[in-house]
Amino acid sequence: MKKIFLDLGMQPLANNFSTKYIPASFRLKLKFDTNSKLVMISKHMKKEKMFNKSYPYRSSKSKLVHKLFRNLSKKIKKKLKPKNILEIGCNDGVFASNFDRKKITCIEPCEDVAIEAKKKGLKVYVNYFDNKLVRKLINSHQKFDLIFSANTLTHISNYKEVFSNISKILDDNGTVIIEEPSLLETIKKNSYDQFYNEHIYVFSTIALKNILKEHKLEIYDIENIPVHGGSNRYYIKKKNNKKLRFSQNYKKNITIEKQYKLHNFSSYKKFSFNVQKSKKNFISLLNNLKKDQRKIIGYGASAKAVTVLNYCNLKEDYFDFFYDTTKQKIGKFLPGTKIKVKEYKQLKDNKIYVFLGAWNFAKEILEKEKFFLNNSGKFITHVPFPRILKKN
Ligand code: JHZ
Repeated sequence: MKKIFLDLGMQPLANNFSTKYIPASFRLKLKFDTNSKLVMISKHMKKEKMFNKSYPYRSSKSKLVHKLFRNLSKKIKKKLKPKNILEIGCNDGVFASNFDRKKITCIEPCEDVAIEAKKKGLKVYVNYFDNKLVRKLINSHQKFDLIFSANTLTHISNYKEVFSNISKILDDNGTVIIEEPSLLETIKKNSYDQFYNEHIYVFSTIALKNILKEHKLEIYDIENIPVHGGSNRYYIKKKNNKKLRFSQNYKKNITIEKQYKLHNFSSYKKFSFNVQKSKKNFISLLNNLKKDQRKIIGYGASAKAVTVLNYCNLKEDYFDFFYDTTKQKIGKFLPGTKIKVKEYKQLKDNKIYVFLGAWNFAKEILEKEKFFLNNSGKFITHVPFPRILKKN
């Protein structure tokens, strides 16, 4: 049975940046499946509407992403020594570029993003990861001893098809590594903005374990990584592969999630209460600043920021503009609002208040904006609760 626990109101497609104002178009609710323990959004958009030629997100925009992928690829080469790698959802090729081009095949459905990966010399199928493509791979006798996917599998609505296909093309001794935002971190940080149209699921280890079982796959190790607001890197194998052993860290993650009762609906009711409280307090914080005639801007026109602003109904009356470094977002409206995204300039005006739309990169951003901070510039965040950041 699926039970609704939170209503995030009317939302737009979170990456639909456009020069025209596009109002919010669908109601976003969150559900918990009492059987699989999976948490998901209630409405699934057509993939062609979300992931197409104009998709703006580029993984290469973050230094942290580069660093984590570089370190992971070193570890993979040393420990797993793969001969034939598949990356599902390679974006602009930040992970895949760390490997010998002959050893890696990529899949990326968003054409313009795929072009950027191809420019790095990578072999890219400009396709969705679906039955048709998997048949093509099987017909060309391709099996992979490493399948990697970061922030992609939870973007595909039919997870049963995804894992069934993965199990078909995975070598019997192979490993699947997937990175996805952690549900535990989402709950702990009250970061409800992890839920938007692209994030159809946010996995707990408990739920992922349950859904993999059907496909004779199992998690054997987990790394908790600091990217995208707190993610998990899951190492998965075929059930019959007895060479790879369950790690202590896998067991620890399951234990902690059980302590937080991620398998119980009551935890999501509590989360829902906390999220509504966060909305109330965030609105009141911005109202107070506006009463004092403060100028507020946003920093990082992330999908998460779009979700927060639409949920809290804090739009162009509150924010003058958003800064972002992504070419594809600049000059466009933040979806569901009339707030323009401007090309990033280093912060100088210490009278403005700056909302961290990319709060997950707070460390990187605060480091970059030392001048602003040292001159009493103020950052605002809503994670884990709405407040003006104090200088350390
Ligand atoms: P960022 C996207 O979510 C979409 P978003 C997607 N669905 C997903 O799963 C995650 O990524 C992984 C900008 N920025 O990464 C760049 C600056 O301007 O949190 C981005 O537009 N200056 C695939 O959109 C945005 O902020 C900076 O210094 O929530 C951050 O978006 C930095 C560091 C970022 O992902």
